[in-house]
Amino acid sequence: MEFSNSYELLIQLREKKLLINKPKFWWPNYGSFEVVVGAILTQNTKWENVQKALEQWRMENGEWRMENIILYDINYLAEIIKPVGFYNQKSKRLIALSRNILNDFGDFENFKENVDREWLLSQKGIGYETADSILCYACKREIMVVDAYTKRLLKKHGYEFETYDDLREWCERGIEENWNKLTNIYENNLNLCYARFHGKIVEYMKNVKR
Ligand code: 39A
Repeated sequence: MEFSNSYELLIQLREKKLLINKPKFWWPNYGSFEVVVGAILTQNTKWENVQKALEQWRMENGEWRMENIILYDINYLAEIIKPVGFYNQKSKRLIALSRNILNDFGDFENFKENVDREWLLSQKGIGYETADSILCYACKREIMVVDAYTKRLLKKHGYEFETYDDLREWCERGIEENWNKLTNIYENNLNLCYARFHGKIVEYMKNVKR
């Protein structure tokens, strides 16, 4: 692939048909609290392990709800999320985050509408990638998630960035500057475009050897 901005990269990834049979917004259960859980569980582990943990909870309790997480014993939650590793730390953080969302926002709908990046980054265990995953895939905001795959893909093609936000802004800039050519494809929904762009990068890079 050769590209001089993120728009050209997106167009080339689109030709590879990487998201066939994937959800429209790529992240399963887009817009739900389960995305918040998945964004924390996926730190330092493979997505397949996250899926196992998410499914186990759903089999035993139905959909993921903050109100249930804070009621259950921490050891029960830790046992369910065991496949993701660091399960004691991650269960503590999930319980604390659920409590803080309920205290500061009351319910998940209000959280989705009113949370900002600063609030998320002030929570224990939430860094830029996790915060932006929550904003893009749970809160439906116009923000592009970048991750180790994005960094590696761009480095391979001669682009290096000093900070997470430099990389994110490069990805967003090329899309915004060419939005007139993308708006019909993505239903005039920039969030949909960013969600699928990030998904395409992940699905592509999963099969590219280091
Ligand atoms: N690494 C990943 C993923 N791989 C993923 N999917 C596949 C669907 N999600 C949602 C997050 N991180």
